[in-house]
Amino acid sequence: MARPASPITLQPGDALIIVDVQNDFLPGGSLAVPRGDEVVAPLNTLIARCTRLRLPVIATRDWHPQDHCSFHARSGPWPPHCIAGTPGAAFAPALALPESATIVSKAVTADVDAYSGFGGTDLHDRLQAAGVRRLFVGGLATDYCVLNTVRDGLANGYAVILLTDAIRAVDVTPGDGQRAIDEMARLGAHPIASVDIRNPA
Ligand code: VGL
Ligand code: ZN
Repeated sequence: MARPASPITLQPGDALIIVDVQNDFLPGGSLAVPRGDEVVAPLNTLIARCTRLRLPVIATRDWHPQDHCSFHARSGPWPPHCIAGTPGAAFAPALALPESATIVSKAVTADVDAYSGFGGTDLHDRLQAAGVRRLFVGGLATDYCVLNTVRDGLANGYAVILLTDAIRAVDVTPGDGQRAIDEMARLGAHPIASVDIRNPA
């Protein structure tokens, strides 16, 4: 049987980072990511595996005020989305987040945007406190919040595994998602399909 040359095995010091799997980013939402709903099944499988191994599961969420600077009304690039407390900002109902999951809200003030889960949050402190050294990152969207979260994770000294089957791109310009994947790999992230990740022996 062929197997990956360098298998990735879940181990202590690993954490799963689920980026912005929120209703507004799913089909039917105000800033729908094409096929964004397809990240939920592979993420649920990994959530279950990490929970069994007692590895931290962290979910970031875009959590904007009504008058956020990224919205068209303020000459920003996006339609209104993920307004704090609204159904659109809620996690996808099918996402099986455990009770123990840590939720990190970002871009919560009107005049600052943050595509990265590390931007203006305590994510790094929380990961350090939990002894995390390696991040498994999936979610939405590949070309915005996943890209920037992975970039900051690497800059903060974490090893980063990019879950290629658990990300989807906005693709404002066709190819943006693939370019983001290439950029993350160039920066040192390891792209891998979640099915190729092993459990400890
Ligand atoms: C995102 C656009 C605007 C994301 C957030 O989560 O990737 N994209 N706000
Ligand atoms: Zn946003």
